[in-house]
Amino acid sequence: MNEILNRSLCKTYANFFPIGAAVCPKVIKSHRELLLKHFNTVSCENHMKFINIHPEEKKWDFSPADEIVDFAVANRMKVRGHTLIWHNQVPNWVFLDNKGNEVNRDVLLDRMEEHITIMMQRYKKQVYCWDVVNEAAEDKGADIFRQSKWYKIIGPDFIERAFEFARKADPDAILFYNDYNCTAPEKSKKIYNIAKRLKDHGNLIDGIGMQGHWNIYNPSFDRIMDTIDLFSSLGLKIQITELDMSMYLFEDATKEFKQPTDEMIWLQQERFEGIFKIFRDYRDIITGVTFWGVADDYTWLDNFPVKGRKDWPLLFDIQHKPKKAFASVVNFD
Ligand code: HXH
Repeated sequence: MNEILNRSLCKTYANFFPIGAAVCPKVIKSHRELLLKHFNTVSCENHMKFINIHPEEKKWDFSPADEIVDFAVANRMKVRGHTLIWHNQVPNWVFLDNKGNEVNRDVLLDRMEEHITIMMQRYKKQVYCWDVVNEAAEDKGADIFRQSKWYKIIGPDFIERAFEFARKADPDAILFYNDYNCTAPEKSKKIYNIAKRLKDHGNLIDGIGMQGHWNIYNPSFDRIMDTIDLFSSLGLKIQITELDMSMYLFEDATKEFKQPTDEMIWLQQERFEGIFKIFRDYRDIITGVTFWGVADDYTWLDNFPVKGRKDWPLLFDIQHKPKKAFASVVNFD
């Protein structure tokens, strides 16, 4: 057992796909040892998002993202770019003129192009793939598209335009559409259609990012496999871009647990074991698996969907020790 717990996650998976973690400048210091031992790719959890890196029209704040990219390069890790065009964490100025009125389609397209081009050209040598558009599909009902500012001002072709700008800015970058709840049947069809359009119109997309914000109860292994089958039928690669395994059902707002129960720990181990078996089986299609965090002491799920509630969704515990789930992920033949 000790030998198993001493293994390196990314070395164990070297013949399958890179293993990543979302980080911020603080985490590359506080979790340095785990990052160097177990991960060979990183994403910026927040610091490449529009609101942080481009908070005002003529103001860019590259330094936190640069710090992460420099860390990755110094340690021979890959970098995933997250994310260029998203409805969330985007500053208001993007959609407003200097009188405070909403801009028109042409102005917004110019701003989109400028943002994508500057980002991708700056990190051309270091960032090998990008989440060009994040979360554009509507969750509920028949509408395909989320009613975002991008959608309302530019129209449904905003996704295509974003991918065109991205292709032009860095023809070598691998371009992803990224979304959550991908395994919900109604939503998977919408995402399929969005990706199919991009594929059919000039081969603008290379892959689909399935975020993988899952929990110890769902989605089922079958739904995960069906979704990978559906997306890959377009000839696209798949990455699991934001994996974590919450101890709570999404609807469950309980705050009663100060630590995970034995049953939670057991279910989490079983689920991690099962999904990594699937990922290995799909090694020809899956080109990366990234966790949305490193260890249970720091996770966005401590504040989502319930603010201030502890969660334990990762493979390393709050003391940075490998959990039972870690053993079942690295121990296979
Ligand atoms: C991801 N969104 C983002 O891609 C990532 O950048 C961020 O750091 C964390 C998670 C997941 C997400 C999607 C929708 C959402 C919340 C999180 O909003 C909901 C609100 C109510 C109900 C369901 C989703």
